[in-house]
Amino acid sequence: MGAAASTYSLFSSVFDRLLGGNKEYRILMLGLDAAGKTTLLYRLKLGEVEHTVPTIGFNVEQVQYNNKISFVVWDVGGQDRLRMLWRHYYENVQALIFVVDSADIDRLDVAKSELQKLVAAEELKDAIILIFANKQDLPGCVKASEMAPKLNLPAMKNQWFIQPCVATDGQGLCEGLDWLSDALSKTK
Ligand SMILES: Nc1nc2c(ncn2[C@@H]2O[C@H](COP(=O)(O)OP(=O)(O)O)[C@@H](O)[C@H]2O)c(=O)[nH]1
Ligand SMILES: [Mg+2]
Repeated sequence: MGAAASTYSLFSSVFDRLLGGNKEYRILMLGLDAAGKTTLLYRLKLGEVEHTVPTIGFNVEQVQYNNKISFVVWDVGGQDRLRMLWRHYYENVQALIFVVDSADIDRLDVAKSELQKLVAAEELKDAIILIFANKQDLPGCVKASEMAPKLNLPAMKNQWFIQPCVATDGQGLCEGLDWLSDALSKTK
């Protein structure tokens, strides 16, 4: 079996426990630009990635798995004008995957405030949150254990989990997604 094939079965099996029953899952994957979201999305190989541009300056990538689980991805930060347009995508979202570039220490504060603004949205108040502390391969990166206070995670009311990872080679992705899938399977 080739590397691509084994990657496929690895991630799909993580999510397969969610496929029984009629429930559909909507997962947002957000983070600052260059955090590694697109890399991660392609790495999952759960389906064809579709691009849409609902409005100027706002690019959305989506993947559907088995018509039951959708991943919707865009860059946060920057123009507040766009924030109103995001709300359309908040509906019926059960989980948020927030991706952070652990080596981009200068923008950790921006990542923190973006995350805090997201969880303050009424529609996301019950969302389960997986934080990927990405780019753990880069020298000088912030370790996952040090990241939690820097992002103010302990103050969040949402159920959350932080997972160190390297999106480019897949390290840590399974562990994080397995936690998410397990937490989602326990939601009503
Ligand atoms: N060293 C390293 N580079 C990464 C990692 N993940 C993503 N990148 C690189 O970071 C850049 C931005 O990634 P991208 O997926 O486009 O970020 P996005 O803007 O969040 O979608 C690309 O050059 C990726 O190859 C990682 O874990 N380690
Ligand atoms: Mg991208």
